[in-house]
Amino acid sequence: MAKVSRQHSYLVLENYIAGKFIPCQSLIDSYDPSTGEVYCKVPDSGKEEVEAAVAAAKDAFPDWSARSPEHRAQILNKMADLIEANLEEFALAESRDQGKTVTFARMVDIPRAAYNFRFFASSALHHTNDCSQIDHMGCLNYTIRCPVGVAGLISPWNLPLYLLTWKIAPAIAAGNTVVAKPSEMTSVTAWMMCKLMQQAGVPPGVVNIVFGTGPRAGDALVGHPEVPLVSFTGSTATAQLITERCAPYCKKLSLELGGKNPAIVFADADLEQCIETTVRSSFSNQGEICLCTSRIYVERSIYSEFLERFVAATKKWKTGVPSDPSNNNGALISKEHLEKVRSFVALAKCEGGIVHCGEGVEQLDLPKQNKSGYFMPATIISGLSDSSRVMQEEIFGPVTCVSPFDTEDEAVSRGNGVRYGLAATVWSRDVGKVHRVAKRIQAGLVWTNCWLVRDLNLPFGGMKSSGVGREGGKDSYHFFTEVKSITVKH
Ligand code: TXE
Repeated sequence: MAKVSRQHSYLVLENYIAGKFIPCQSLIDSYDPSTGEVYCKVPDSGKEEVEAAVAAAKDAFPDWSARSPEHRAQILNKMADLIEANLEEFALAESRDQGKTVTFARMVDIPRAAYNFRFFASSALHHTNDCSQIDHMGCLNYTIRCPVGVAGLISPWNLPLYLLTWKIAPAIAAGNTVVAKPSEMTSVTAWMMCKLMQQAGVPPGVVNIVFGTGPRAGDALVGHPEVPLVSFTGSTATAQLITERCAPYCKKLSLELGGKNPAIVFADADLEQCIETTVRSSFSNQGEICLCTSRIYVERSIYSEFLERFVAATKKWKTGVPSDPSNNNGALISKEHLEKVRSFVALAKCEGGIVHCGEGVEQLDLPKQNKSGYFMPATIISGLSDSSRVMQEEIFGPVTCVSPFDTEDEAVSRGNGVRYGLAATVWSRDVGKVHRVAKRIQAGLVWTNCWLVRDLNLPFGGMKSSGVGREGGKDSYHFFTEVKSITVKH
C-alpha cells in the first residue's frame, strides 16, 4: 500500500465511488484528539454524492450478486490479507484520528477489521437453506435467501474501521453492494481501506464510501428510496431519526445503539480476576465502547474491600499520549465530548456522589505539546441514587459508578432499571446463580466471569433502547438477505 501522502500538513480525503476517488469541493475539519490540531479534511458530501454512490452500487449489484459465494469469499480474504499487511500504518492512523492508544488500535481495532473480512468470507460458505416437506400435496417446499440490494451502512467514531468492516464484510459476502458513511470525526482508515479495494479485486461500485456529516450525507443515504436496507451503529437519538426516515419505505433496519451496562459482583466472586477485568471493562478505549461497564453493583459484605481494591487498580490505569505504550488510555474523541463527560462528573458531585479517583482528583502528567488534547483520567464515583442522571444516562467516557446491593433479586432489578439493555457482566463462582442472573438480566449480551470475549457466530445486539435486531454469523446473513419460500409442483 502506498504510504499515506500529505500535500498539506493535513490529509485531504476523497469519496470513493464506482472504484474511483472523487474530490469534494466542500470539506470539514477533523481533529487529532491528542493535540486538538486538524488532522484531515473530510468531504462534506450531500445528496449529489450519495446519489452517485447509490447509482454505482445499483449498477454493480446484478454482477456481484450473481457471483458464487466462493468467489466473493476469495475477495474478502484478500481484503483481510491486505489490511493485515498494512496493520501498523492503519493502527497509527486510527490512533491519530480517534485518540485511542496505538497499542489498542494495533491489538484490537485493526486485527478485528481484518478478521471481520476473514470471518464473513468463511461463514458465507456454510449457510444452508431449509427444505420443508418434499411431498406436500404433490409439491416440494424449500427456502432460498437472496441479497437485498444496495445496503446503506452508517458507522460511529469509537471503533471506526472495526465497526465499518463489521457491516461491509457481511453485506458484500451475502451478495449486496454497499454505500457506507463513516463518522465525519474518524474517516481516515475507511479512506485508506478504499485504496486496497482494487488490489483485492473488489469490482468498482461494490463498495462505495461517501464521507460527511450525519444530517447531510447520512440523512441522504438512509432516506434514499433505492436503499432498501440500513445498518446503523451510534446513538439512540440518531437511531430514532433514522427510523423515521426509513418508515415511509418500510426499510429493513438494524440498530446497534448505546448502553448503560451493569456489572453484578457477588460475594463469592474471584475478586482478583473480577477487579482486573472490571477496570478494563469500565475504561478500555477511554470508556468509548458501547459494551463498557458503567454501573457496578457489589454485594454489601464485600463492598468496602471491592471499592478499595478497585480504586487502587484504577489508579494504575494510565492516561496520556496515545503513542506511549505504557499508557492504557489516550484522548477522548472531541472537545465537546470531553466537556460532556466532565459535566457528568460535576453533576454527580451535585447529586451527592463521591469521586474516588480521576476527574478533579488527579492531575494528568502530560507533555507540554499534548496539554491541548482531550484527555481525562479514569474516574470512579459512588454514593449515587439509581434515579440520578449519572446512573441512568450513557456517558460514553472513562466514568463508572459503584453501589452496594443486598439480595440477588435487588441486583437484578437495579441492573434492569435503565432504558438500555445492551450488555452485562455477572461475577460469581456459583454456576447456578450465574445462570439465573444471566437469564433474568435484560441485556442482549451477558458475560459471566469475563468481558468482551466474542464468538462472532453469536448474535450481537441490544434490547430496549439499545437496539433493534442482531448481527453476527447467521444473524448478519439473515439481515443482509431476504428469505423466499418456494413451492414446486412435482
Ligand atoms: O453519535 P451519532 P455521536 C453514543 C454516545 C455518544 C453519543 C453521541 O453516548 O456520546 O452517542 O455521539 C451519523 N442520519 N454513541 O453524536 O450522532 C453520524 O455522522 C444519518 C454510542 O457521534 O449517533 C455517525 O456516522 N446518520 C455508539 C453516526 O451516525 C446520522 C457509538 C453516529 O453518530 C445522522 C457512537 C442522521 N440524521 C456514539 N446523524 C455505540 N453504540 O457504539 C448522525 N449520523
